Amino acid sequence: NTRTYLIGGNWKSNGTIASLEKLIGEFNGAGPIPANAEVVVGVPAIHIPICLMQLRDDIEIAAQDCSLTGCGAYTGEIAASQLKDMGVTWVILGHSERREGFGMAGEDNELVAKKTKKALEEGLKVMLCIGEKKEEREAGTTMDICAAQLKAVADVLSAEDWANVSNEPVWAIGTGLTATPEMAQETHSQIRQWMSDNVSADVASAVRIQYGGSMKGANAEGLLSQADIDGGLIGGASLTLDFFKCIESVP
Ligand code: 3PY
Repeated sequence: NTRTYLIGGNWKSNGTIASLEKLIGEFNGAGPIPANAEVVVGVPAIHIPICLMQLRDDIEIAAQDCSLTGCGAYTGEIAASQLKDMGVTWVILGHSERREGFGMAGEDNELVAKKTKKALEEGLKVMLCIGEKKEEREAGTTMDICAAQLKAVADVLSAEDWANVSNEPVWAIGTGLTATPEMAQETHSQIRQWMSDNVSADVASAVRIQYGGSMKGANAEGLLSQADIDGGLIGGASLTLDFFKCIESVP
């Protein structure tokens, strides 16, 4: 396909200054990034300035969340405008771990949608994560879940504003289980069809749909060769040089 591949890393809440500097050194010394790929890593907020200063310029930096609001009396929050001001160009929103909440109140579809709108308004690029849980896949409701997550966003965005979408089946995150390339392709083509029916044909053909869920060097090639898989959002493997194997697997 002719869309520029989008390879994202998601470092989650990992790393110390020492491990970060080691990883930055490895990435800076790794090979070139293909011309048809855009690469971005989602780093812990506290490590953003170090990454902006030290990581190679052809890897952009993403935050892993942003606030629903602008600056103000919102203790603990980081506003999209502050990320932009710092030089961050991307944000990951709606990751299943944030939707789940790990013991805290999780983020529902409407909250994720409002954050997406806010981030886009502030000029950040967004990787919007969607995806079904294991029980939902088994019940055959994968596309209903993805559609509800997308619809909340479609309801608040104008068509020209679309985000990049990362399809991340929850059962494939942190479990080592990966969707087969065929399973992932099937869902990706349904997501693109949904975008065509509910947003516009132009957005559907332009939107990049990443696959997330235990993508790594060993399975990236099979996934990225599918017609509707336009990249990846890579968890654990993005904390090692295996991330570059994924980048090198871009067709
Ligand atoms: C994973 O692969 O574990 C992810 O959560 C990607 O975002």
